Amino acid sequence: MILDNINSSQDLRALSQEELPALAGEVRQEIINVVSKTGGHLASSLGVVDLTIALHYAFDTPKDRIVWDVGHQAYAHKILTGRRSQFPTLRQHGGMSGFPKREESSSDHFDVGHASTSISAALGIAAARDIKHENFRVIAVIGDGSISAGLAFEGMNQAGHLRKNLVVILNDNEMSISPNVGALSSYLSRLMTGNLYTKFRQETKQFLQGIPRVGEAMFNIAKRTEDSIKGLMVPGMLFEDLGFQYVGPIDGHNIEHLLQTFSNIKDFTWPVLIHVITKKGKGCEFAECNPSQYHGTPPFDLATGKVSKKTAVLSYTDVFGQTMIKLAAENEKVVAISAAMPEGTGLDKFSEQFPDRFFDVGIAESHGITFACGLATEGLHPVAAIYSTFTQRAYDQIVHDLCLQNLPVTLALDRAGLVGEDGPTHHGVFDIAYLRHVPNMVLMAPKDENELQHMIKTAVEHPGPTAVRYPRGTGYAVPMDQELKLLEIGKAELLRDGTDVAIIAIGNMVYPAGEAAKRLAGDGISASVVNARFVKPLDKEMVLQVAKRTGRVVTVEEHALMGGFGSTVLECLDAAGMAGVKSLRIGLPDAYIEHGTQSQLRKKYGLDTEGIYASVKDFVMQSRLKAVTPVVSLKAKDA
Ligand SMILES: Cc1ncc(C[n+]2csc(CCOP(=O)(O)OP(=O)(O)O)c2C)c(N)n1
Repeated sequence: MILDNINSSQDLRALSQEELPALAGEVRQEIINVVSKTGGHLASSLGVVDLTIALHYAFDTPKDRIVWDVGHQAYAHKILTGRRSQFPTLRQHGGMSGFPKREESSSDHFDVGHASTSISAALGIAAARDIKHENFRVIAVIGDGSISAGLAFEGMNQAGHLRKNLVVILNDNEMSISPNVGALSSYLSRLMTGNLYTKFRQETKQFLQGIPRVGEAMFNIAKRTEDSIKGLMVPGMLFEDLGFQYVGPIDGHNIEHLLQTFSNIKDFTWPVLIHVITKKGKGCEFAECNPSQYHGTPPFDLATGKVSKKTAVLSYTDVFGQTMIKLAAENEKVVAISAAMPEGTGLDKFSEQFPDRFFDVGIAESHGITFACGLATEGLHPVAAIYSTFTQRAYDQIVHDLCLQNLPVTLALDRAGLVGEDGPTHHGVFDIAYLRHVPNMVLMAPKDENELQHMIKTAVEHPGPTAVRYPRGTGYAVPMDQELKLLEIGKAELLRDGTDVAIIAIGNMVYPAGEAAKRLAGDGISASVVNARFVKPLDKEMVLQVAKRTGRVVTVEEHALMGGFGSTVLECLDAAGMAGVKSLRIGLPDAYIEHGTQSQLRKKYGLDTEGIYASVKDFVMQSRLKAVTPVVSLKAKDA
């Protein structure tokens, strides 16, 4: 295999150009083999194998910097830059990250996982290069989905102004996760067909000029007509107007063609955008036919692509999607918004049933929230279903547009908590902290999938901003109520009464906390268990009541401890003059959490039944000891 001799991009450049297509085939096979076992971003990575090889062959990498957007397509880049032997550990706990990571390789120049950062980052790198009088190329590779975001346009806007030596490769496969949406997407399609038109024009010219006598005259008439509409015909005018030289569109699977193009622009010292057309899933039949399904896939059968059977237990996402359909049927004010993830958020069926009440805003979370606010000012109730981690992008819109105007918009924060193999860029462990201090916000988290449907109903009926956070994965297969209920806002649920300690848990930590309490009972520790339901407004009455009864409070959350649910409870105790109550907060440390399965990470961070049990037991024992110690020392003093 050619690949056996490639341990760096320098090795790749030692190959002859003729060997490159065969190398591409080997890299594709390697990606398919490994991802069939580990799961991962298959279709996007397969789509850019030829492009990746051409980039490393044409440019002097890693001195020349390739900056990947999102980074989910960088598997070929990883394999070709000395990480082939680690590639089978892709996305495994302790193994290779699914995304570029500077600490993983000197060929990775910017950590990434969220979309649309590459142009800004690459421009920053280029500006630093110039300040330091260094000499290297910077190449941002961005997809047609990701380039539609405001952030990417902000980057292009400044790049065009600064006129920095910067290459942007627009990897256009007409797909985001689902088919790409929006006016820019239509524009790019027109560029592609425009190129065909150009080809057609050239052929027509040859044909007309070939006709004796009249041909030349006919050609001149045709040319005059064409010149009069020339302004409309300049390909890539949008990018040209932003200060980029537009090159393309070119076939992103033709390595020779790619190399020729890269060689043509090598001496350009201004911003260039190369429009490359690729096919998502290229070289793998089932991924080509169904690129959305194989965008991010669990392990699959190599021959058929079949994923092992999905469990029959409903996921939180399924329940959310079904509930939205029910709610929309009974309440015509309900509309739904997704930011390029209708399937991921469970809104795909809603979009089919209520096409006029569904909006896919593209990868534009901040716009999506302000757009929702506009809808709400006219009396509708938008539900914006965006993963917890991507809602981070919309913080100012939540503060300034949503909560300040106290508008009836619901944030459905899917994938809240530890998301697993995608790792630190994707864990949704900051939302309580970034939402709970914003005035007017009602923030809740269900203990199970049945409670989720009632919370969505409650949120949609509430006349102000609401957010519901729920985890990735399946629920507990609990019976589902047929009728949707309104929950009392700010009311917690006492699940178990006890006298030694009160465990107040939020969201998916309620069940493990309940299990832990059962085990503690076996050790003679009597624990109350509270399903908090609401982070805000917190059920202060309940908190104070259980705190008074037990004198010991433990909070449990799958969220960063700093500014999280436990902090809310401590603030409540403090405000009531009960800061002296013994307390323990169980949650995530002030650190980015690595990748791994959800269960591995919960175990490591003490967020499973075993971990909660051990922490609470230790806490109660320690505090009992401390309670005993002063008595002992007093006695000693008396003596
Ligand atoms: C801010 C943000 N929103 C949403 C996502 C989820 N996401 C990951 S890849 C992707 C589609 C990217 O499409 P494109 O840039 O065209 O790349 P392709 O996968 O088609 O190669 C989306 C929406 C994300 N990573 N970051």
